[in-house]
Amino acid sequence: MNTTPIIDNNIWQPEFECMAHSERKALQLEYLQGAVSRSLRNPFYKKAFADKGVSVDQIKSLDDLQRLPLTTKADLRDNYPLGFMGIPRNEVSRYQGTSGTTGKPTWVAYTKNDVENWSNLCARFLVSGGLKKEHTVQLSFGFGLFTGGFGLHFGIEKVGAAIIPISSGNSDRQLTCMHDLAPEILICTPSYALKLMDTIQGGDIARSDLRLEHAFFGGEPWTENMRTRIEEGLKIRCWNNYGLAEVQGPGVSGECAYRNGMHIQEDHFIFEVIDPDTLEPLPDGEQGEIVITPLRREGFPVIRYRTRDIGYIINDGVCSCGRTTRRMSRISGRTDDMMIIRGVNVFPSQIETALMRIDSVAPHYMIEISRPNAMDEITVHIEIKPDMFSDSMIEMHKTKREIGAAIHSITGLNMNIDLVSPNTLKRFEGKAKRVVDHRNLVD
Ligand code: DLL
Repeated sequence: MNTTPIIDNNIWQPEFECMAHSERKALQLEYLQGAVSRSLRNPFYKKAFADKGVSVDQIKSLDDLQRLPLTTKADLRDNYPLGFMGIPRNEVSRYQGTSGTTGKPTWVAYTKNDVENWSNLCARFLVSGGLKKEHTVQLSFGFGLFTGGFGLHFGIEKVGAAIIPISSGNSDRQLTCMHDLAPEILICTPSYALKLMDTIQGGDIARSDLRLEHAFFGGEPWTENMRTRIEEGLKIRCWNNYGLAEVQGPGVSGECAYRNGMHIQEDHFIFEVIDPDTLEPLPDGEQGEIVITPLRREGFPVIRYRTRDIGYIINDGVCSCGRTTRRMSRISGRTDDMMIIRGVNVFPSQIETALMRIDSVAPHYMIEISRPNAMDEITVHIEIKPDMFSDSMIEMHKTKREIGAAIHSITGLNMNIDLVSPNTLKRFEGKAKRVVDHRNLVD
């Protein structure tokens, strides 16, 4: 465990973040009973609870959570658009959404209390990762239905720092803004940070003319090796934060000054990890699908929501920052992003980890899967750093072999390696989509 703080250690709501375990457990139980009662306004849960033969008065300990039904994205879709709403329409203060792969969004509703809680939870991770009142923040998440923009906006406002709500896109304007208004802090997805890095490298504004020091990244999976690349490339330090619209949006967990995993806001969310196949609970430290029950949510009270995110819980006592909450690992992938290649399970993050170990590789890649002759084939298209790109076939062949071996050592698979010229692969303004699976088009 890291015991040296990287920045000043500050805590937004120590009365909740540092509370004794026993006290937090009692609070969780009280809130869980409330969450279950609210969920029962919804016909889906009424039926699901009846099917399981459970009623609210049987929730006597936190272990009773296991008796409650799980909720999936498919359940939300089947009850589209607002079957999971926990309140009458006139109590809704805000709607947000998340764009699904099927085209139809998932709508989520918030009451005034939900928005207030959400703002404080965003303030918690922002302060824990170094935001101070004196700072200016360039907020480059899309403002709109995506929870990143407005969620973070109100969190920053709580802390009292200055916000530049520039939203995402238009990298040249982002850089002009970064230069002229001199923010110390950037907030966006890690893949948009990569795009901004390119824009700085190819543009007229030098890095030395920017005040930028620090960033908060979230909204998509990224690896520790990618963090190193971005920190070196942008000459900043960056912090990871996690959340999803179905249980709130950003502010579910985030890293502190010690960066030992992301502190879970356990007075607002109960986390479980389950085996996605058997649905059996897994102990802390074991990797599986994260299941979240929001405890205070009024507008959209889901119970045991299956996030499809793969990670594990870190429970090694009190972190050096003083917070008593358990923490979560990085997300290593999503159950629906897992690629099954010739029977082997592979996550894009494993490929990213291998690629970022190799010095000549730029942090831009695409993964393409096909099935010629009934055999799965995977091709990784990789950009090489401009100063390392060579006309020498021998040099490039050597690099290909090195990359192939690094990927094989992590995944156990041989993949086709396609080295492409610098600045040729797609860049992303929001969440990256780096996997193209042609097999879906045929099957
Ligand atoms: O992405 C909420 C958010 C916005 C979190 C900004 C952090 C910062 P959704 O659009 O509902 O909400 O997407 C949620 O994004 O289930 C994960 O798969 C992924 N995700 C979010 N944060 C992280 C992260 C927002 N730090 C989905 N690491 C989640 C890995 C993340 N994946």
